[in-house]
Amino acid sequence: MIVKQLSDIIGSQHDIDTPNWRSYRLLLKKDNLGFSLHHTIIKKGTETYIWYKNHLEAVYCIKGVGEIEFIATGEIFPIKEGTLYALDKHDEHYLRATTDMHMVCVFNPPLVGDEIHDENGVYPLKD
Ligand code: 9YT
Repeated sequence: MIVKQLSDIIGSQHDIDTPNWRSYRLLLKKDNLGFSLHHTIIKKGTETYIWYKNHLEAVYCIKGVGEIEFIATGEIFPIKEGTLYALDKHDEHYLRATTDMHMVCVFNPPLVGDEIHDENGVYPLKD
């Protein structure tokens, strides 16, 4: 069994802070669960282009308000506490935060820990 506290992650190498989001990487590839689990804060007022070509991601909002735009269709869905979206087709999207948005994110395959988006909004596959 694995038990962790958010306080163990904050300030560690698995606390990844970028201009648009901060991601506390709670479970990673090395934990051998087949997925990674993150608590991510999307920063108020930001717009982020994301295209996870190499990963599937499910995202559950636990706090805050914003929206997601699916680029293929132009559809825009509001996000608030209780909203789930899953990128089951590697969907290219924009994520916009009206307030700080706290999201619980699951990635398959799992992230190693230190990934940040490249210039194409993609995480590389890492061992
Ligand atoms: C929701 C989302 O994709 N945010 C970008 C950061 C990512 N979730 C992460 O690395 O935790």
